[in-house]
Amino acid sequence: MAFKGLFKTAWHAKIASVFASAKDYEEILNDLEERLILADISLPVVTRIMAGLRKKTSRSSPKEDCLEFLKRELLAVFPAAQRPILAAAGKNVILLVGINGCGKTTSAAKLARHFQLRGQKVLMAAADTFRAAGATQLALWGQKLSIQVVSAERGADPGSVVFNSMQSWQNRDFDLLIIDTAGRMQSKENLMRELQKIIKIIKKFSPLQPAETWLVLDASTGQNALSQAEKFSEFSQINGLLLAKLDGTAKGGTVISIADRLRLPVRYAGVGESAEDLWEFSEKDFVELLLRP
Ligand SMILES: Nc1nc2c(ncn2[C@@H]2O[C@H](COP(=O)(O)OP(=O)(O)O)[C@@H](O)[C@H]2O)c(=O)[nH]1
Ligand SMILES: [Mg+2]
Repeated sequence: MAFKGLFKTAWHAKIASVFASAKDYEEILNDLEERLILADISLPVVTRIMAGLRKKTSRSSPKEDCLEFLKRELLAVFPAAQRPILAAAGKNVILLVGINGCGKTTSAAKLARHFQLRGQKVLMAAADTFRAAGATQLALWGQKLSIQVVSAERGADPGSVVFNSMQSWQNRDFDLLIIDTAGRMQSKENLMRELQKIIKIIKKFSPLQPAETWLVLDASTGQNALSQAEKFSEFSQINGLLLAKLDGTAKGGTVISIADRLRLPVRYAGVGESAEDLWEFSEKDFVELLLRP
C-alpha cells in the first residue's frame, strides 16, 4: 500500500521513542507535548490530548499503556463519520473545490480511476476554464484512463461546463460525475460566488447533488488550511476533505488539527502523482502511522 511509506521522517519516530526513553513520567509527558506541537497539531488539541492523557495515566502506568491512551486520544479527535461515501444508491456527483495548486485536477483523475475500478461509469467535468491548461490537464488524464471529460475552451463560463456535464450525467448511463473546478483564494469573494453558482446549476438538475463536496487541501500547507476550509464552507456545503500531497509532508499533524477544527471527515488522501496514488483514508491507520516506532 502506497501510504505505508508515509511519515518516515524525524518527528513522528520521535513521538513513539519518547515512551521508550529512560526519562521519568513528567519528563516524558513534557517531551511528548513539545513533539506534538512540533508535529503541527494545534495548541488547543495538544492541550486537550495532554489533559486526557494525564487523567488516564499516572506515574506508575506502564509506558505501553501511555502510548495506547495517546492513540485513543488522537483517534478521538476525528469526528465519527456519519455515513459512508456516496451512501445513496444511484447516480452521484462529487464536486472538488480548493485553492490553486492544491491538487484538485490530479485528485479528480485519481478518484475517477478509483471508482472506475469499482465498476462505476465515470464522467469528469473540467470546470476550470480559468487557467490555460485547466481543461487540457484533465483531458489528458481522461485519455490516459479512458474516462470521458466534458470541457470548454479557456475563458468559457464554468457554469456552462457544469451544465453540459450535468446534462450528460443525467441523460446518459453515467453513475458518477466528478467536477474539477478552478482554484480560488478564500479571500476572493467573486470567485467564491462563482462556486455558489456552480452548485445552483447542479441542484437545478438534482436537488440532492452534489452528494459529496470535498475541499482539497495541500497537506503541507499547515495552519492555513483552517482558514481555507472555513471560507469554502461558507460558500459551498463542504462535507468532506481530500488531503492531497500527504506524501510531501513529514507533518501529518495538520490532519489532526483540521479534523478537530472542522469536524469534517477526511475521505481520501493523495500520496503521489500517479492515478493510483490515492488512499481511502482511515483514521485508525493514520494514527498508527504517526506513532509507529
Ligand atoms: N506528490 C504529490 N503531488 C501531487 C499530489 N496531488 C497533486 N500533486 C501535484 O501537485 C501539482 C498541482 O496539482 P493540480 O492537480 O494541478 O492542482 P490544482 O491546481 O488544484 O488542480 C501537480 O504537479 C501535481 O502532480 C499528491 O498527492 N502527491
Ligand atoms: Mg486544476
